[in-house]
Amino acid sequence: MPAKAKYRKDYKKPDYTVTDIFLDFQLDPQQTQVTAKTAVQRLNPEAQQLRLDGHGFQFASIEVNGEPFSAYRQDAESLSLDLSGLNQERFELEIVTLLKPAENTSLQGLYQSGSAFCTQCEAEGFRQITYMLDRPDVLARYTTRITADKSAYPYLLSNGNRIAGGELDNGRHWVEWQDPFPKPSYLFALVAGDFDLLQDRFVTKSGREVALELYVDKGSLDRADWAMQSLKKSMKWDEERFGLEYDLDIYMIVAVDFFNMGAMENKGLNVFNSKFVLANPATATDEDYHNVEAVIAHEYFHNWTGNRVTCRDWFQLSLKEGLTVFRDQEFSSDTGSRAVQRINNVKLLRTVQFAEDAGPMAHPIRPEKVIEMNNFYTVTVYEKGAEVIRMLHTLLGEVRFQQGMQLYIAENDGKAATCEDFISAMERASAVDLTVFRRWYSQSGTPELTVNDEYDERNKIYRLSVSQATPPTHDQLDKINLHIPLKIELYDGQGHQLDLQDEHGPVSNVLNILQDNQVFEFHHVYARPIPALLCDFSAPVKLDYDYSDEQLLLLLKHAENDFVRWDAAQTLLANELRRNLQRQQNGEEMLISPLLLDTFGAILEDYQQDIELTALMLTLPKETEFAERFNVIDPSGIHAVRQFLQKNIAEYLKTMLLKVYHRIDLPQYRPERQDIAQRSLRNVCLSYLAVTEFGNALVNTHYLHANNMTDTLAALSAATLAALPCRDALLADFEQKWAHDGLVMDKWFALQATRPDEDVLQNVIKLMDHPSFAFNNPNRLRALVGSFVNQNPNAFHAVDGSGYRFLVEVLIKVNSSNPQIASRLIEPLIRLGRYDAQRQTLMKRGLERLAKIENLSKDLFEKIEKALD
Ligand code: B3K
Ligand code: ZN
Repeated sequence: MPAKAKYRKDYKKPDYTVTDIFLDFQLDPQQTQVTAKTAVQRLNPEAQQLRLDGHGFQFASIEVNGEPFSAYRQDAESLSLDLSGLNQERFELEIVTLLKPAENTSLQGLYQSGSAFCTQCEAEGFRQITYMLDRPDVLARYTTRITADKSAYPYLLSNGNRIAGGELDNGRHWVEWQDPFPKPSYLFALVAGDFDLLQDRFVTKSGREVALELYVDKGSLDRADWAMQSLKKSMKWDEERFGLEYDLDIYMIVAVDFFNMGAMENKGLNVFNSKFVLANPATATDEDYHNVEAVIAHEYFHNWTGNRVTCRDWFQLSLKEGLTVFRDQEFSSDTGSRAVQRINNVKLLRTVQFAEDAGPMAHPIRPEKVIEMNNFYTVTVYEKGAEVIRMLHTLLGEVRFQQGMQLYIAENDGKAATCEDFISAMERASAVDLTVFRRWYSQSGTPELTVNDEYDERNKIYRLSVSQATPPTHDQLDKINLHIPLKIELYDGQGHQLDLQDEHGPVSNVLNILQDNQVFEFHHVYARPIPALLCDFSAPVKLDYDYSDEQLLLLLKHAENDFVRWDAAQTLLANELRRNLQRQQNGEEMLISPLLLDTFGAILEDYQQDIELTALMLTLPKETEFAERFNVIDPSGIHAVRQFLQKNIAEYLKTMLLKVYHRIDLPQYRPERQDIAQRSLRNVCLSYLAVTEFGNALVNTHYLHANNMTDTLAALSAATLAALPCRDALLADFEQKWAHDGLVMDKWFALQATRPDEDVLQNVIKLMDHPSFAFNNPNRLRALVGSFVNQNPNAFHAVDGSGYRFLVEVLIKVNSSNPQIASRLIEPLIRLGRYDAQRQTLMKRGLERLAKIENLSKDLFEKIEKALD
């Protein structure tokens, strides 16, 4: 497969654009006919060739200005029209294509989800519907007419406002939609099907009434309320915090069961993975509730950051995604717990994004080179992208940041913009020099900050020397210095925070790190202080400062910054893990330090001070979180040491854990902040107690008494991970209750895949024949296969290579049915550089086998090629 890369530097303005498009869909699962009438405008007077993107359909006919047209060349990916005979600045094209939605398992373009039709066009799915200038800088006004059988598809939806509709004699009906806002093709959407509908309304701050419509599978209406509440909350928040108001008369959300990712922000018609819509206490956990709210918010926020202002080309993806993730994180922080939100974001960044930077797919938040765009919807573009926006926010402060946002939107509304347009607006609005800061857009990798300090007793001066360096990455060997905001606090030996002053007076606690090495002096410091560094995780970097356990303890107890307190606990645990891994590798006995046990005891004792943070501090990092602290990962060692730590903490604290466990009592389920915090602490206690002598009885009772999915799953998970005697009965009970519901069964599949048992892989293979499993449903695949390869590193990285072989077999199948999902699943296999020689050889063998298969998709090709390079 000659997969050709595209480079950011090669961007050229289009020679032609489409100003208006009329789409007519005659829907049928086996043969859908699409007629696309486009008004084309020539932008470059010299241009004579019009190249349209398109593949995966049958091309029926083309007319130019109402006349049959034959001066074209067709290849596997495009149709090129020779327009040398047509010297017109504006003309009309009419193209007819034939599609087979029922056979489209790639879930891009027009496809069937269950019995409904839906579309997914981002990034380049529109070209699977018709020939089009399928690039985000071509913005057109869309009118869409949909015709389908009325009884099977009573609802026919598309972007914008419904302008007409009618019945036909043959049992079919039609609806016409018009979207007044010009948009790129990737924001086009169509949905047709039979649904249950939840309706509501929202009045915007300027008094406009917006109809809100939420479409769900028949019978799922009792799981739709939370999503609707979340939507209204998001609309209100965006008005209050960003001054941004909704612009159409209707906002629709449709939940579908077959979807490659979380959701899609199509103008006025969001299509969602049902996982991020449906929630009620019996089926959804606290985490699910949070995710539904956050994804609803994210897609809604795209209406301004993504839709009204879109991207010029796909290299600019972080322009909309990084910014929108930042906005949804702020929404969750303002409406829930800022500390919990921050800590969870940092966990994701440190485990998944740092790993991406350290692997073969390393790329800057604005990539330079892409083979398959869908491969770049990454944690780097999204989450690191959001961190870059957050750093800007830290440097500018809320007021200047919002002024920058207003300028950015005023200048770019209705346009396709670049990251540079954004940063330039921020710079001009704030008058802060962002010259060096811009490098975050072009440099990949995780910077490392090394901090040393000295205390000058005589002059009462405390000096922090900070140096920065970014190690080379797979895509980029040479690195330069960046602009890094380093937020600090200083504490005295009693845990009181000191005011920061230099020789002239008070100074900001955000240090601007711009050079390779910098020294900061603080005056009037009367005793050697303890520094809290990288407060709130003010930059996506690794920090190297040689904290003693005593210093960490002081921060853990006294720091005012919640992130710092949590991070101190993490570092203590990681140090403990590291020491024991060493002991284990030397054949020595593992030991746990009394200091750690006492510290955890004290945190638990004081839990009422801050229940949310206590729960987070006591949660033992996952094996994958621990793994990211090592250059070379020892999956089985980490597994063993983590179990040792869990067991020892549990044994030492069991009386107190039991006390807290029993003291927390929540009679009824409410997804509210205080309750979530209490449930989460109680369930952390349960996870430790599970490995003590109380485990089996306690977990069993917890399961039987649970009146919500959060508690049910906590019991099931504790039973599974601790391999308790009650486990099999509980798993069987759950299976029998929920076998009919794929979304709920995903929780069960995920648990099965993370069993610590020796035969876990055989079990996973067997479950692929389970009646609730469906190979072509991405949610099922992610739950079972995704959980095994990502969340069970000990089994996936088994030294006999069985985990790798299994993944390769699965990938060979998914490569042909759904390349995007295959490309997500392959991730843990391409990071071979992080493992020992034996595992590397086995992983490489798997990749080489994949490289040779016929019809290897561009998606997998791009990753395999880099991994084997
Ligand atoms: N913009 C979509 C993601 C599209 C992914 C294409 N492979 C959802 C989001 O980020 O909001
Ligand atoms: Zn997004």
